[in-house]
Amino acid sequence: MSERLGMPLSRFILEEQRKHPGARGEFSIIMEQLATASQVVRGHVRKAGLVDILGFTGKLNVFGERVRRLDEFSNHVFMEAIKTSGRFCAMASEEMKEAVLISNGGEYVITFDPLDGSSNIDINISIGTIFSIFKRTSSGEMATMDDLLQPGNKQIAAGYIIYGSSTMFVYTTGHGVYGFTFDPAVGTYLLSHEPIKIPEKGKIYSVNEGNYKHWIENGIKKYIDWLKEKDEETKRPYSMRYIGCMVADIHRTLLKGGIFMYPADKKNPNGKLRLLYEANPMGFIIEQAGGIASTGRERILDIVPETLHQRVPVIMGSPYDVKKAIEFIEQYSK
Ligand code: P6P
Repeated sequence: MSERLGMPLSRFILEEQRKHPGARGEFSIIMEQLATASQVVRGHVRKAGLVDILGFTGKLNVFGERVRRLDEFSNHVFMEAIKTSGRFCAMASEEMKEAVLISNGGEYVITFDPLDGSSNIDINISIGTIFSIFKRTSSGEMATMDDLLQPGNKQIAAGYIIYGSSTMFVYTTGHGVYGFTFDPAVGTYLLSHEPIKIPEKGKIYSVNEGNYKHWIENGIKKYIDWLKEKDEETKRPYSMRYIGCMVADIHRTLLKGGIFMYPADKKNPNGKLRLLYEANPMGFIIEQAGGIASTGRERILDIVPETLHQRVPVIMGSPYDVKKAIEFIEQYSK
């Protein structure tokens, strides 16, 4: 049992910075701002059924999806926290068509999904926030799009907050994955999971099979059918769990093992999930926990983004399970 369990997030970040030479002193300010923003969102999420924050704004986002009030509120809260930190020269949100360049900003850029899985708000099921942080590569007064379109293997940090039965802040800076649980009595996040290591193999698969079974590429269909067969040695059939919120499905996969998939299908050749706001940060976390994050044909973190809202197929989780899925794709998908 680690003697650090129960350590406040702020102290943990300072300790970690001292352990890793060349650490960036301002990093603790960044994480503090993000943690504080998540506590503001948490407060509203927890009373969403009571205050007039449910429902839709009447607007559509860049994907043509209806924007909920809590989506817009969360986006505003995280944007303000990012600006207030004074450490970012650019930010891009899944909820905004264009990136925001910040004059006199700092040396970092951030991409984030302020409220992932927001369709679950009205039915009181877990939702989350996802963030991905890079060092800027440009040197001019203002950041450039290239600063935001870096491959995921250049991330210096990634994390998510899951607003569930408890609120957890999970992040990595490339030195393992650490989980903090919010303690309302203390009013901050306390270290509760250190470090998070994904099991080599799981017994759960997670995919929206109902909607997409007909269109999912053949290799994945064959893989799912294989998972349903009975076999003692490989502990099949697997159980299927799907929450419809990537943060929640990945959080379970991290802790229990198994595989999460949002594959390409005939209607969406690049799948649904966004590279910058979902696949890259979650892929960094999964890899840091010892898992694999692939499109089924390449490592997600090696993809050089072309546009802010680019989608990629996502297959991530325990090494045994992801390798098996890739075997089926290689054997059965064109
Ligand atoms: P579907 C939420 O909208 C999201 O972006 C991810 O969090 C989640 O994994 C996926 O979409 C759910 O999509 O098509 O199964 O409802």
